[in-house]
Amino acid sequence: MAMATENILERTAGKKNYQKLAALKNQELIKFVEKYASHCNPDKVFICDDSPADLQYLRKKAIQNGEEKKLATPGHTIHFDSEKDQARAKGDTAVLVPAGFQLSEAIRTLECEAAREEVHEILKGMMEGREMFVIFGCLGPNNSRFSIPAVQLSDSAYVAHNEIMLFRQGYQEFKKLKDPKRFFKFVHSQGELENGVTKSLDKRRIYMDVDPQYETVYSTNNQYGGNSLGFKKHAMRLAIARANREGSWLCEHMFIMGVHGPKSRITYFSGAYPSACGKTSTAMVKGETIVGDDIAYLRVVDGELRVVNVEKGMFGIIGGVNSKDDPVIFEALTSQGEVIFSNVLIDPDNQARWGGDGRPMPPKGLNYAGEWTLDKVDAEGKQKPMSHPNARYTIQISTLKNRDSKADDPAGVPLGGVIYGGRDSDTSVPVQQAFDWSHGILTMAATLESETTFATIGKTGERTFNPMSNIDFLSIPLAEYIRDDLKIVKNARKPPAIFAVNYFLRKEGKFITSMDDKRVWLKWMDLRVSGEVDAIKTPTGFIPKYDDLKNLFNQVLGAEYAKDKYSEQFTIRIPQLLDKIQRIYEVYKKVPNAPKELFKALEEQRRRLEELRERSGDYVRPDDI
Ligand code: SPV
Ligand code: MN
Repeated sequence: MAMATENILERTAGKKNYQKLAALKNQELIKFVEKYASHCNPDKVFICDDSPADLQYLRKKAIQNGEEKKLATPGHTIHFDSEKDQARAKGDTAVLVPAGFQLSEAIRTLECEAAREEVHEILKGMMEGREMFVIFGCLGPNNSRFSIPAVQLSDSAYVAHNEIMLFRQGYQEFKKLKDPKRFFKFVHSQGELENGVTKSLDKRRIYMDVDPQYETVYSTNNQYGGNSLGFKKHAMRLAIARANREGSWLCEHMFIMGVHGPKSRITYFSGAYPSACGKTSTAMVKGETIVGDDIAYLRVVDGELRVVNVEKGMFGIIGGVNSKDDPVIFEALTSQGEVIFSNVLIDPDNQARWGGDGRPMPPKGLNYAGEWTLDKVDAEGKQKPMSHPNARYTIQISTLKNRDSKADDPAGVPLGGVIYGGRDSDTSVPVQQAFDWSHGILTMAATLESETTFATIGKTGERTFNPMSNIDFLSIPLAEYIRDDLKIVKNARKPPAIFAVNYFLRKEGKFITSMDDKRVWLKWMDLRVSGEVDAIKTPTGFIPKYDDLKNLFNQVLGAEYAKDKYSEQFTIRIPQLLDKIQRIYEVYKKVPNAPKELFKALEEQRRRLEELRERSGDYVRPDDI
C-alpha cells in the first residue's frame, strides 16, 4: 500500500518534486498530500521547499495561469475575484461539529460526517487539468514555541502567492516537528473558471473541521482571500479550538504594536477592533511601530503574557489609503516591490488605482466589473466606484518603515495592554481603562459592539454584537471563549491592563474627536501601564485627567486641548451606558452556559451608574464625578 501511495505522488509530482516531500520524512504529511492528489486528481503536483527558486516559481505561475496580471510598477500584480466572491462568504462557511453539539447562535455549524461527505463529493476530480501547489507555512515566527506548522494544498497560484507573502515559510519547520502528526491542513480549489473567476459559486463551501483528528479546512469554488487562504482566517478557527483544548494560550483577532514612551521605553499593545473601526490605522499610527495587524497568539511565558504576530504580511483594505492618512502604506503601495492588488482599477498607464487614493481620478480603466469610465453611474445616478469597497492589497511587513524591531522575535513581545475598539456614536468615552483584567474582559471585550453604516448623518447606526471582535471566527461556544480569555492570566505575575477606545463619538452628526487623537490615547495608555499618571475612577473604568491629556496633546500633536472639549468627550453618558448593559444582558441571557461573572460584572456596573446618576444626573462631566 505504501508503495502504491508513493508511486501516485511520484508520478504527478515528478521525481525531483517528490523528493522534496519525501525528505520531510513525515508519513502523516505524505498520506495527506497523496490523499488529495488522488481525490482531486490534478495533472501536476508542485512541492514548494521555500527555496528562492520555488518561491519564484509560484509568482511566475500566478502570471502564466492568468490569475494575476503584471502592472507597470515592477513587482506589482493585480488579481480579480468574481463579483459575488469579494468578501467572506458567511452563508457558505461552517464549523463542523458532532451531531447534537451546539456553538453560539451567530456561528453556523454543520454535522461533521455529512459535511465531510458533501465537500469531498465537490472536491472529487476538481483539480483535473490543473497543477496542485503544496505550500508549507509557519503560523507565527520561525523557531518559536508559539508557532503552528501548516500545509496548504491549492490549485490556485494566486492563493499560493498570497500565502508565501502573508506567512512565514514552513518547509524547514516540518523537519523539526516534535509530534509529526500535529500540523494544520488546508485543501482549496478555485473550481471551474469563467473569464478567470470562479463560476459555480453555488458550490462554494468553506468547512472548518476542527476535530483534533482532522484539523483540516476544506474550501471550494472561491478565490477571495478571506475564503481561500487557509493560513489566515481558516487557521484561526482551528487555532481557537486547539487553544481551547490546551488551555494555556489564545488565538485572537488582534493587531500588535509598540507604543514608544519616555526614555526609549516601548510598551506593546494588542488590539481587537471589528472591521472598519480603525484597527489597521491604529497599528500603523505615526510615531509608533507595528508587529502585526490582524491575528495574534498569546501565551504566558515565565509569568509574563507574551504575544506573536501569526502573519508576516498584511491583507489590508485599500479603500481610503492615501498619502495623507496612511503615508507608510501608501508609499509601500506606490513604490517598486512585491504587492498583490485585488479588485482595484487598472488605469490607462497600467497602474493600480482605488477609491479614496487621494489622486485625480483617471478618465477610464478596467476593474472587476469590466470597463470603467469616469462618467459611469449606477441606477441611482451615483458615480461608480473605481474599486470594490473590500478591494485589498497584500504586502509584507518587512517592507514597511515602521516595522517593529521585534516583529519576528520567536519569543514574541511582552503585552503591556490590550485594547478593545468599538464604534459607537453616543455611548462610550474615547478611551478608558478597566479596573482589572476580569472587568476588562467582561465589560469591554465580551460586550463589544459596532455600528454599521449611518443611513443619515446624525442618526445612530445599527449596532452589531461582536465580542472580542471575533464573532465571525469562533469555533467554540462563546461562553467557553470568554472563560478562556478570563483565565489566560492566571499564571501571569502582572496581567496586562485592558483599555476600551471609541474613535466615533458624535454630536449633532459631527465627530467630536479627530483621526489623530488616537495617537494621544495610545501615549496615555503607555503612561498608565507604567503607572506614571493618575486617572479618574468612573463607573465604567478609569478615564484620563485633563492635565495629562493637555500635556500629551501638546507633546504629541503640538496642539491645544481645550478643557471644554475634554469635558464633552469624557462625559459619562449614563442613559446610553445603561441601555447598552440592557442590550448585552439580553444577548447573554440566550447564550448557553454564559459565565455567571459576566452577569455579576454587568449588574455591578449598572449599580455604579445608577448611583452616579442619583448624585449627578444623566450626563456627568469628569469634574463632577
Ligand atoms: C477581516 O475581514 O477581518 C480580514 C480580512 O482581516 S479576511 O481575510 O477576509 O478575514
Ligand atoms: Mn481580520
